[in-house]
Amino acid sequence: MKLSGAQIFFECLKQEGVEVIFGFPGGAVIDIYHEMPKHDIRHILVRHEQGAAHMADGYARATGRVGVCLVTSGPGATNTVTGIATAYMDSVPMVVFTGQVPTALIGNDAFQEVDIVGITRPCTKHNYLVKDVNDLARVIKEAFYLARTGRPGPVLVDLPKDVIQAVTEFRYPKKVNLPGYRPTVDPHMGQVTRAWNLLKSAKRPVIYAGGGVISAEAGGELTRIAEVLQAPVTTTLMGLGSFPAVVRDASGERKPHPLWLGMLGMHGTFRANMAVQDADVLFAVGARFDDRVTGKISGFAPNAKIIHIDVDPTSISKNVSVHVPIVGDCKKALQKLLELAESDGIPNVGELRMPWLEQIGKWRETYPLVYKQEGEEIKPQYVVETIFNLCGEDTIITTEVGQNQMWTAQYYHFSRPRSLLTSGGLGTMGYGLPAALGAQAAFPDRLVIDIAGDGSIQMNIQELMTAVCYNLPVKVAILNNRFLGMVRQWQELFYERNYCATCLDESPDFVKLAEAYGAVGLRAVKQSEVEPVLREAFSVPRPVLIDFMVNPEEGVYPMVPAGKDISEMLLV
Ligand SMILES: Cc1ncc(C[n+]2csc(CCOP(=O)(O)OP(=O)(O)O)c2C)c(N)n1
Repeated sequence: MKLSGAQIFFECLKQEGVEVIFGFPGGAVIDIYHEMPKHDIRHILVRHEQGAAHMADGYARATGRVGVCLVTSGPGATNTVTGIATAYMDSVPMVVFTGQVPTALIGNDAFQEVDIVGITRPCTKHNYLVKDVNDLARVIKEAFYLARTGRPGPVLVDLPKDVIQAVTEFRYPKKVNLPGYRPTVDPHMGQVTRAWNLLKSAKRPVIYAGGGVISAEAGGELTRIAEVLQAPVTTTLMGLGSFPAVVRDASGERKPHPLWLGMLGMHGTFRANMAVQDADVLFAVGARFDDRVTGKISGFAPNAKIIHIDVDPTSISKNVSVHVPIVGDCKKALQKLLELAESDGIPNVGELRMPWLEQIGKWRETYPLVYKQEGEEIKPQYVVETIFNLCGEDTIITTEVGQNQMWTAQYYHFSRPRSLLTSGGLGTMGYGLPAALGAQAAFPDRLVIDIAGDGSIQMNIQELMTAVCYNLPVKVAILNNRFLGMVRQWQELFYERNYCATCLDESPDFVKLAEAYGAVGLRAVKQSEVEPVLREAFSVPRPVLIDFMVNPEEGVYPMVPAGKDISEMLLV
């Protein structure tokens, strides 16, 4: 069957099971848009291409499937770069289609020409410029395969206009043929056995889980191994939800999981950081020893033998030397470990762990996560806590970047994988709202909330229009402290309170702005208004923005100053 490039594009997407594309048209992709109405695929027209990339990313993180976006050449393509880099840093499977000028004009400084393949080489897992329509189907097949296998990541496919218009015989390849690309999925049994022996004899083990556990769908295995070992668990920001922070008792009441330490690192809990520093075996699963986690590397887990499972061999011993490396899929490796645990077992594990878990209990009591409620002033932590208390496990939370993100990590107790979508690696302000829309497009019936800062929300606030247009009833909770709060906190602590360029007193009236977009705008100025306003927002089946006027002085604690050991926390 002879088809045009544009038709092939849709046939391939159909074969890959794509149900939604986030996009924005332009001259270079107009042929694809011309073809679109003939196909049964949902297209969400965004208001800015950065939004399209983050929406595809949010869709991918919430579902575990590949997110797809489509933009035009030149500025359309460059506008996606922050979204691509965000997905790359957090290993999110995504395929980004960009339009390109006709092949004959490439390199001629043609109108809206940009070398997007060159620009995105350092922030994509792989990228392609398709020069011949006969390659198109194969390239799309490979792009989806690369995005979702091994360490997942974004793949870009650049589509010159003449390639989209050209016609050829269509055949979708059944298999990919990429001889240089063979991710190791099955872990080496010898290494798994070494890991088990180390874990079995550990006196003070700590499990440190990252986003890799979530991408590998290995949350269940992680929880089981922690229970078998009776080992406390901490996670990175990206790993939140891979282990249940809270569990429900017989009466349905939520209680903290006894093995849960909270997040570790720069804004980790006192007990998580102290436990890691005192551990004799640190079991890292799908985590990459990011500097926000390790603090000063030479002082990180100084007494521990380190086991590290990762699907990406290049991340092993990259930042911290590892004693037992296990290259492979986290789920498979943990399954193998569980098999060993079942046949071998640890006698009297409860007794064995008693002193260690008691020590952790003491750390928990000495410095729990707390904040001081003063009068009717709204504390941002209180807003996050109230959102948590009103929401079930089904809720999806996204965040922006800054204090709002860290308070969410600390005070919202994630218990399911894929329930927190946040830009961990790149730290992208403006991520939360579009990511929420991507998740809401995937799950129309779930409650999706973006917990935002007044600075970050202004970076992609135009996507409120997309929310209204497509009736994606996301809720945006702005913790409005009239500052770029996290930068202000650094200025306060380390830069002599020189609050240069962080004051946001001149901001729009967010309630009116929401209304101007056709959304619902609400505001709370007193603590007693927080819960009623949230209940109202959750009861409205429309996009709602809530402006919480919070105390601007509030800081995120604990905090490990940059370059210090993670046990050297400021606890104020
Ligand atoms: C695109 C982008 N620009 C700048 C930064 C640096 N940065 C990190 S946190 C932050 C402040 C965020 O302020 P706001 O969104 O108001 O959130 P708050 O910290 O007050 O919760 C800034 C500017 C960033 N992370 N991303």
